[in-house]
Amino acid sequence: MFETLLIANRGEIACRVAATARRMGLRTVAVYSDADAHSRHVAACDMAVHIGGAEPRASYLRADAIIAAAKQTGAQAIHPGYGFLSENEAFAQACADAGIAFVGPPASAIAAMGSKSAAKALMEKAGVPLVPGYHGDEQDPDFLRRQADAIGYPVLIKASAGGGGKGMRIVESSVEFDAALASCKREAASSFGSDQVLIERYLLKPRHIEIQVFADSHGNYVHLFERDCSVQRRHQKVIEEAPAPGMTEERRRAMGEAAVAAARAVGYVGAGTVEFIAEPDGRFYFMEMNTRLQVEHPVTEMITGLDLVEWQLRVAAGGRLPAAQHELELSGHAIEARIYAENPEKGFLPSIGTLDVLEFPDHAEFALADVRVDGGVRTGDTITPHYDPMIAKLIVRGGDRNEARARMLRALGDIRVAGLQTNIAFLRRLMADQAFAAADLDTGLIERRHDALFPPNGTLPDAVPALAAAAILQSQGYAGTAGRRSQTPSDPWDVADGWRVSGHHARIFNFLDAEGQPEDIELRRDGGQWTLLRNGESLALEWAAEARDTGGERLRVRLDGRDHAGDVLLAGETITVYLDGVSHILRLHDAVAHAQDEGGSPGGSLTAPMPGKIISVAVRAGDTVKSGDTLLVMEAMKMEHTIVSPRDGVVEEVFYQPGDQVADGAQLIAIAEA
Ligand code: MV4
Repeated sequence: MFETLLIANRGEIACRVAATARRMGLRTVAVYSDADAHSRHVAACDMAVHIGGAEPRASYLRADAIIAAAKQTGAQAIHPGYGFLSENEAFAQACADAGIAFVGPPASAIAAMGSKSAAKALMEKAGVPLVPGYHGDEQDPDFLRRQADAIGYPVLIKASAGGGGKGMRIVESSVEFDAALASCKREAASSFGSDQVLIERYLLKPRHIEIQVFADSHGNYVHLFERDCSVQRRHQKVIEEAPAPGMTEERRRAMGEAAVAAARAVGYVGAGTVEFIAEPDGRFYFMEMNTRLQVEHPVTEMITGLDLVEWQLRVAAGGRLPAAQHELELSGHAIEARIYAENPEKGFLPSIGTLDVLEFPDHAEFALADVRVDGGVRTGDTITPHYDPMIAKLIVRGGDRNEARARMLRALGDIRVAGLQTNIAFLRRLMADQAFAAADLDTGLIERRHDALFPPNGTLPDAVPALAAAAILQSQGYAGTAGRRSQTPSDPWDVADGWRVSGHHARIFNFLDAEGQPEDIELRRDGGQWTLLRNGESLALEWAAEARDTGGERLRVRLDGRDHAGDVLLAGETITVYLDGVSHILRLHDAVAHAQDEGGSPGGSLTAPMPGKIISVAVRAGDTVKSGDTLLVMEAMKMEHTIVSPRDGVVEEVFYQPGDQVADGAQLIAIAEA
């Protein structure tokens, strides 16, 4: 076995690999970019080497710098993780040439699976089933149309060099074929540098089922059963599970044998995944092979009890596979959910910024347990636009699918995140969705179930603003239960502080919800009794609080005789309320900067409308500006946004420079009234 392993990656997968390497007694070397000097994966390793700038091209994609780091630290092996250089044939070869073990397949196997049409030709020879179609070199349009006519419509035209859904065209009939072909070829040429296409019968309601395979350098091959990754949105996996619901033993054996045949055909070594597309009746066809460890590998670990990274390291060190096919067993059911810093209601726009709070419930990290978390960030870390905005993976297992689903639903509800938007509420709706619960899975599930998964913004339950207001008052020393006096020596409600409104002690809270809609409530106290007024209704309110070790309050409120329990985190003007497994973000309106409003506040500030990058700044401190003048341009969601002055004034301060990343709501510029 190696003594020292370099991990050529970051985040969750780097931490995952480090956990196993440490358990096996290996020394670990992290590499890191400018953005990652203080990140968790660096702390998780014994040594760390800085390899360049925050942009992947300047660091994690630099084969030369990574190989130099391995030589400098005496590492005998490099684990590439996933993404970055993991499926880069030249990098695998460069490692081999430098006498360093690449923890992955030989460069030749990466190359063989790189071209979709060449891979399909190889698979056909190896007897692996393919979708009926044409994947040869003849590209004459009339010839291809006759192929499509013979296959039968609808057909799919795919770019041979493509992948991930780009460069695909569905064609419904022969008359549409020529135009679709021309358009697909144009896109393929500009996206992939080759306009070669293949034609396939278009499958309706397909499922994505993949087989985990493993091979050693002694010619042994096994499969570790299947994963169902059908729940995707725009070719991004959202939920993965193992085993695949409805899989029979015979079909599992047939798919496993086909996957092993695929691996054999390219002389595979190490961990790989053979992706199939399956029809509702169970017929399956080879799609592609991923020549790396995959994000969703933990569900396979959970049902087999094996550590796939340990297997990878043993195989890369020249060892034999730790088990033969007949020794492998599957038990229980595992589900993985990818937790992202993103906003599902805004088209899954990444949410960039600082994780003010990140807490998981009772869980094990990178280990077999009923609730497992594989994460790469901690409280206080930032999610930057340079890298994937995944916060963590939550993996659960149960005796069966329903037990796993219930455990996932509960574990998702226990997560505490503040500072960023996440997809957690969306994942909970998905877990509870009737089609998902019934395992009616296909790649169109999220679109098909859109209305259930994206419910219109209903009115907030009364308990949410009640919890928010109660937490604020609690933090200011007010007691929430009638008859009890607060700890403060004089009851603040007895002080003449301007809270007396029309004869009552009253306080108005102007909250804004996540959409910026006003959510106004009033709290009154009369004779030791609290009352909440909302939308013309008045409800009796009591609360009791207990402090949480990590800050914030766990509050119990009784509203109109009904009990609710929730956590409330106060961070500046942002209030995060967790109630019944759902988090709600409220902002205190009177503390929000209103510079973009007509007339604005007299001090004046301008805030970023969404996370992004500053492209250019048109003004300097001291400049006089007129209403409507361009102040700066920022880029967000791949579009440019011009920030203009809301009024006449003088620039007091510019807080960012071109190239800077800004968080949602960050103050960009301060403008004083002229
Ligand atoms: C297909 C298909 C239906 N019929 N091929 C999408 C990504 C690329 N790797 C292959 N893809 C598909 N190929 C035929 N003949 C439907 C898809 C597809 C899909 C496949 C797997 C997982 C998610 C998907 C989402 C949409 C479409």
